[in-house]
Amino acid sequence: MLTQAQVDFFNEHGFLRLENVFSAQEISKLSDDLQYMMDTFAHWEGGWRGSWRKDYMEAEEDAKAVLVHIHELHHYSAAWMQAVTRPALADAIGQILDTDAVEVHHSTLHAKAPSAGTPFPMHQDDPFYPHTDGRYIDALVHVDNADEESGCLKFLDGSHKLGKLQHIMGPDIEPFLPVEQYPLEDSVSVPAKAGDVVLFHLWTVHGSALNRAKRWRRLVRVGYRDPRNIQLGGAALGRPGLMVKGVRPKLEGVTVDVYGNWQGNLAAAAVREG
Ligand SMILES: O=C(O)CCC(=O)C(=O)O
Repeated sequence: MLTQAQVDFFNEHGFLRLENVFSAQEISKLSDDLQYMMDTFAHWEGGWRGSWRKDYMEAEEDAKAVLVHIHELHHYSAAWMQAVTRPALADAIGQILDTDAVEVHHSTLHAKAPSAGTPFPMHQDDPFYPHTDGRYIDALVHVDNADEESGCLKFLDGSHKLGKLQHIMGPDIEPFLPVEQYPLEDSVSVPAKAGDVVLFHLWTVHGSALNRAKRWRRLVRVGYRDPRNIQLGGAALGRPGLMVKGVRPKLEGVTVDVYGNWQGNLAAAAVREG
């Protein structure tokens, strides 16, 4: 259970660090499985694209920058399945969202390589997986210690209260906010230890700097939502997620076929639920 002070902190600032959610032993197993996934299935690339990169890195740093990523870790590892469905985490999220029902939407690895781990521009997560409203929390499971040197998360304090913002979008770039209007320096650093989980709202503006440390900075983002908050586009659209708290509410006009696929007009349901 979170304290009322923790819930109030999240509602005021749009982020919250939970310490020691996973024990050292659990993190050791999650780390081993992560290494296996990184070596076997993950994508090793240069990081998110866009004109912001020249403001965040020198040309030589940009040329070397590495991001290792993979979606849905819980499809590859039982330890990760147990991590993303951890009841205490689901309860904490249900408490903040003030809901009896919580669904996992996705999980994704962001591993920044030693000395060259790519930065992330300031952005909200909503443009990557737009939802009807704000009943959605991302949880960052820290597998390594993350600090200023290794590129910890940075949040624009209270920015979730701004609602959905217009991002710079394009066919060959990931959405980001204008660098002059949203400088990384204006944000609050949230260093965290391996085993900590940092929660943030779908609309909280955030980013992170280059990993300049000689060690990995690996974290896994798990998206949790109230199933009544219907997705409008983007990653994992139309795919029912795992229920980690309560039961799936029946949405008018949305049915499930005999094979478990959703049928019906989700957009219309979004309008009704909204
Ligand atoms: O891993 C990072 O440093 C940034 C993560 C991020 O921006 C996100 O998960 O949306």
